[in-house]
Amino acid sequence: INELGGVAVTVAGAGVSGLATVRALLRLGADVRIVDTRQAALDPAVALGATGILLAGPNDVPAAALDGTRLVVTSPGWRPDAPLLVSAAERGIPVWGDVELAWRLDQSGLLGPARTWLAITGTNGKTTTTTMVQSILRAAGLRSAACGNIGLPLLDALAAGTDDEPGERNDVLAIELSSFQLHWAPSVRPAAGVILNIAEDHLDWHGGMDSYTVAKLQAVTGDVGVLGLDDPVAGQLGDRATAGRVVGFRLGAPAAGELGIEDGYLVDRAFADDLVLLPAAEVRPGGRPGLLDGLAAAALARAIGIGASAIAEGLRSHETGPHRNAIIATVEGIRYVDDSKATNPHAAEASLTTYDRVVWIAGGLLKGASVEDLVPVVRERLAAAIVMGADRAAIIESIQRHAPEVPVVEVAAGDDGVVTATLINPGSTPVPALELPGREGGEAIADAVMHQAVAAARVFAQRGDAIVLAPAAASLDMFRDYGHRGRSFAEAVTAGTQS
Ligand code: UMA
Repeated sequence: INELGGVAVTVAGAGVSGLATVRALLRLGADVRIVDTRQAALDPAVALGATGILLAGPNDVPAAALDGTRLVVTSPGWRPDAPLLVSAAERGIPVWGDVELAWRLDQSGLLGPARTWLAITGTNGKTTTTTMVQSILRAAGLRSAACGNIGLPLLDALAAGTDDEPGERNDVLAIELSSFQLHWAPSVRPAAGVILNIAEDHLDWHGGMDSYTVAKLQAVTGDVGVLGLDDPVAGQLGDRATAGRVVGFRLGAPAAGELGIEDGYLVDRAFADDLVLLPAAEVRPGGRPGLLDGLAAAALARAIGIGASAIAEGLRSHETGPHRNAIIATVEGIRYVDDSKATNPHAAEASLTTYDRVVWIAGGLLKGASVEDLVPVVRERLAAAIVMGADRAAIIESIQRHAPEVPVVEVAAGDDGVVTATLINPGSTPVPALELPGREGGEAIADAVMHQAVAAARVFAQRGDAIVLAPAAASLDMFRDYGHRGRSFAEAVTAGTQS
């Protein structure tokens, strides 16, 4: 880290984390090259002062990308078997992820005293747990940030408040870490880290369940490791977690060394003999997943000595942002998810990939973006796509090209103001008949379109599925803003499920 001045470093990927990496490396005086398969992604990195190298394709390893390079920093989305990364390893060039770079930078003292790292990983619930931890840290009066996979790159959270960057310094970091990020971060030793649960996910990237689990175990290599005991996989990792101290949490009454729920209260018997934290009914969001995430967040907070009152206050006042991947109702085993905030394809990916099988409600104003990259990523999860809004034709076209087996329903108002839902590509897959009567739009065409979209989605959803409003597009063609769009969705859900 101290010797990167004037040294050639290659950054793989010019997405969110790649750009943060470029900024960090340039601050260290490195000679930064950045590679990506998309010129549009490279342009901002070049504007920052990096040398952009366009890859002809994912298998391309141009000499200019690696010759003379002393370090490669990869973005998390790059698979370990990407030829560029394999080639770097063969040449003996170290490959770090942005999280590894962040750890070493933080430990180096170059940015002042090291921050306290709280790491959150798991297959599900990472983001909620991370925002819960952040809520607790705020309640405790600590200067902190929620960062990592949640969206704010860890390197940016580290830089805040340093000489080069505006904002306030963060003393504690609530870091959501994906298995991808952990895989590339072998040195990281968080003050406390949790593995919430482990289910099959990202196995193509990792090559198998065990290497996925190994990646997750990196979260529990620091001072305190926390495991979700109710999870059949994470709960069995006690012997493999190398943290100085390993504790667990469960929904039931906690034994010594655990947090859990007893007589309706969250109780800590890991970091205290018997410390009552708050009534379970006050944890936001509630329900089984919310309580598990709340227990995990409480465990991390207790691990760094935060008291019961800040934990209670943090969990009570915690809010998942409205219209951000929020389950607004579960009816007949079908979850209705409002991710109206997903106003671009990248944002939509997060909510669509939260659920195994999804009926996707999409559409609006694409603002020059396209769902070309998104559709292949979510294809296998899509039970159907319901598409509306100004740029619906482009979205429908992408789905037909990349996922021809997925039924697509177009929802639109005709010149007569009647909103209809039309099944446009039944393809070869047998699909339910779509027999919805047209709906008078009148003055509230937007609401009528949304009602019709939700009604159409219900036709394709089965118990266990999620109906996800993740438009991947802006709302302004039909709605005042994404909040209005989300409320319209909620109204349509309520109206449809009460009748
Ligand atoms: N690229 C190539 N060649 C490749 C692969 C990618 O050129 O073989 C390029 C793409 O053209 C693109 C860039 O690399 O320009 C994308 O990099 P990336 O996929 O690593 O994504 P970032 O934009 O850097 O965002 C990443 C996380 N994305 C992934 O891990 C896939 C974001 O998590 C995270 O918020 C961000 O860093 C900041 O830390 C998103 C995610 O979907 C939300 N995470 C997965 C999940 O939660 O399931 C793991």
